Amino acid sequence: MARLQVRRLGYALGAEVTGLDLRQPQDEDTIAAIRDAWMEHLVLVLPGQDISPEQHVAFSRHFGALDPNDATPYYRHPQHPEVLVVSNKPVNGKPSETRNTGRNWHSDLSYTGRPAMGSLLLCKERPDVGGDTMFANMYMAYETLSPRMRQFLDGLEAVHDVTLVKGIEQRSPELVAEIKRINPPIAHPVVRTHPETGRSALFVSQRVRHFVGLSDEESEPILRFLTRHAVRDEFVYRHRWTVNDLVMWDNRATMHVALADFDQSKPRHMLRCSIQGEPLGYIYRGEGATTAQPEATHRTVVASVS
Ligand SMILES: O=C(O)CCC(=O)C(=O)O
Ligand SMILES: [Fe+2]
Repeated sequence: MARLQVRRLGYALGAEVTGLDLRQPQDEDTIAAIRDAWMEHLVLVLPGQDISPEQHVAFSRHFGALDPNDATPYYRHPQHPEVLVVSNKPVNGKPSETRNTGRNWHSDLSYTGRPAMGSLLLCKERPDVGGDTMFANMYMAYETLSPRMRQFLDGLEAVHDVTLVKGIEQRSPELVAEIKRINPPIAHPVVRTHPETGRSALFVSQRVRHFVGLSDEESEPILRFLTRHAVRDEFVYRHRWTVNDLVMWDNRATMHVALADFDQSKPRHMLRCSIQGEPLGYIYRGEGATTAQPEATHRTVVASVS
């Protein structure tokens, strides 16, 4: 078994794991130790991993089946469909469709029926300054709410909508139409019980449009409060990348955001594998929706549209 050193990087979450060489196969005990550290710290930073896509895939597979990237089939690595390319480097002379991936707080693939369990992101190129990624601890976000608020949220569902992915409008219209077709709005529980730790975590993000049974107007201030509360200074870790950092996060108990504070003419090139999560939620077709509009107004609006 590898001699791992685990060093905390943040108050709320994040730890660095050294003593590992992912170019070599890993034994079961090492993987179990990494998994334990992962469940405890939620975000692990494995520095100095100069690995190939094959080695990235092989290491990621220890933690579960890889997501085939069917929700975003356009950004796959040409030789390795399980690897998603998150890069601002032009593709065939055109701006990359993933140059602004992750620009609002989110949990990966929450707009699908199988939100990712975890993601493993490898940094291959980075700008001199900026381009950090921030992570938030969603257990803490939940646990620090008042009991009455927690009671309100328990059992509530939220509608996650791919069209709220920030910067989606910068992608080509045909691509956006296809992404929307593949990913209809989906309702997920607002509070999730983590299957491994048994702890409750808040599961909302800036990709939620409204709560099931509440109108957009009613939901908006509560969502704004929750997404701000979740990213308070005390609940976040900010990662400043070094080339060959492999960072792995648990999407069931965290949110993250990729900051745009860097010179976009400089390359930032990342490769991601996602571990498939359990099936969750259902396609939302308006069940349980209410409207804050008086009925008469609603009728007028409908009439004027038709
Ligand atoms: O580029 C990053 O730092 C993260 C982008 C992102 O949200 C992701 O890869 O899941
Ligand atoms: Fe992400």
